[in-house]
Amino acid sequence: MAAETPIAGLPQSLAGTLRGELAILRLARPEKRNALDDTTVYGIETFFDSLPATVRAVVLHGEGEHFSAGLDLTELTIRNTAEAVHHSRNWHRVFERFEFGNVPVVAVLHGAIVGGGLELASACHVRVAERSAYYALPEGSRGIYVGGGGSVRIPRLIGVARMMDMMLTGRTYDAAEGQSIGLTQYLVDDGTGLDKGLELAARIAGNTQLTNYAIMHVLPRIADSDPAGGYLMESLMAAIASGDEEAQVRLRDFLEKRAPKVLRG
Ligand code: 1HE
Repeated sequence: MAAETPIAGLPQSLAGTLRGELAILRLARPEKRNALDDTTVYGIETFFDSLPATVRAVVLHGEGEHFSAGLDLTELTIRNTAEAVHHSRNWHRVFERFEFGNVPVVAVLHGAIVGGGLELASACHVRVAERSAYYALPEGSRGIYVGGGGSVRIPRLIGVARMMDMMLTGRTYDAAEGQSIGLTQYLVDDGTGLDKGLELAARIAGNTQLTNYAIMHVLPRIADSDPAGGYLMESLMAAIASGDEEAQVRLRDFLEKRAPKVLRG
């Protein structure tokens, strides 16, 4: 296993390390259930800004019993309306920084994934849940509204009707339900999520950078566009990707029997 090097300059509520081509970001405020205060949110931005170009994928996870209790509610009581708009816009900027950043992010979820914690997870590219995971959007009962991009991203995963129900009635989904409705792509046993996340991140890191870029940046835009524009963008991206030198090497490797076949499971 590659040696771990700490990433400097992060707040106490975060711990970042480099491990070969991977970087790991841990929400490290378990005494407050990894509630996301301004310092932590800006720290997430610092983490992604400071990643060296050698990093190819990131794993995000949480320390303690829960992934994240969402927005640090103590901060809401001291904001006026204009400040609250800026606060939400900051979350948007920071989450888009990595959603449309340089490298894919795998989120490893366990315990409570609540409010802004679910918004953070939904901005990641792959989600792995441990069986202890459960999901809630308690904004409805707190008299507030999602502000970290949840209205845009969560319906894309589970549909508007399910998100409405979660917010209106306080419904929670457990890990198995979350998996079946599309909140997560992987469901694993408790205590094994980080290993699974690292395994997936290593696979992602083995792709060409251009393909990963296309998957992160082009695929979601095509999915949002009209079909005619989408087909055109897809053709352009396909041509750019297959013309890449690294792609040509990989294609030849397969044709000359040097690359692995696609096998079941
Ligand atoms: C917090 C927060 C928080 C815990 N902000 N301090 N999020 C919520 O509405 C979820 C609120 N939290 C909870 O429901 C529970 O804390 C949990 C189910 C997540 C965990 O329960 P438990 O029993 O393990 O912990 P606890 O005893 O409730 O909390 C431990 C401490 O963390 C305690 O502080 P202490 O000083 O009394 O020890 C809690 O006050 C503190 N804590 N959660 C601040 N969220 C961009 S908009 C997004 C909008 C939202 O995210 S709304 C959803 C907010």
